[in-house]
Amino acid sequence: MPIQVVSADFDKTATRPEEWPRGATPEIAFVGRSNVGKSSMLNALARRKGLARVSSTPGRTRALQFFDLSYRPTPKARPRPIRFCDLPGYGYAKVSRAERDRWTAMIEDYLRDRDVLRAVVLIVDARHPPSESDEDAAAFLVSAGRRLVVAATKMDKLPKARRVLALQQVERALGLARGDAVPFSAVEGTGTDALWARLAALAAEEARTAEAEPPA
Ligand SMILES: Nc1nc2c(ncn2[C@@H]2O[C@H](COP(=O)(O)OP(=O)(O)O)[C@@H](O)[C@H]2O)c(=O)[nH]1
Ligand SMILES: [Mg+2]
Repeated sequence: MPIQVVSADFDKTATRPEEWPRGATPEIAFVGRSNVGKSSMLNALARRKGLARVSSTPGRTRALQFFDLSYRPTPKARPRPIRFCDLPGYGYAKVSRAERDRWTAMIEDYLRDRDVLRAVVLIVDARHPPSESDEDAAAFLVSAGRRLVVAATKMDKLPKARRVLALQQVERALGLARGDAVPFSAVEGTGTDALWARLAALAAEEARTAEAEPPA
């Protein structure tokens, strides 16, 4: 039974930790190279076409963007809140070194320090082997103790006969087990149910130990 999205709204943008939304809502972040299809994936998951801005010009998103959603895991369950965070794409060359360093610091601070963050979706392009920046992102997330979900998007651009092989190539390069990467296509609308199921399960899990510490 597919998860039912009850509501999906833009919350806010943030460039500094003081601006991150407060509260205990479990959060899922989406990372990937510029133009890989992050915003399209967010919109497909939210089942709202214009929620996150889809752009053919890479490197447009310069801040963290937060979205508040609620969903029913089963048709009769009470709606549960979840927050999505769309991170600026990495690997975009046409900005100054200084600006890129500032983005990197902003993203890494968030990925390391955000206490309500339950999992990170790393989005890769199914048509190509993961890039060095994809591999770096995966390694960083693992070293930060984050749960990682890899989604291979733009599957529609591959002939059906090559899709399984492409997925295995992604899994091998990122050190995942067979069947771990989620095949996705915002154009064909495939993969949203499988990805939602993974994200809902991760959102329902206990937070990292730092959050479980008793108040001082
Ligand atoms: N064929 C195809 N194109 C896609 C898919 N997802 C995104 N795109 C296109 O890729 C470009 C970048 O998409 P966007 O979601 O803005 O990427 P972002 O920069 O990672 O947020 C746009 O032209 C989208 O229409 C997909 O699943 N299949
Ligand atoms: Mg985007």
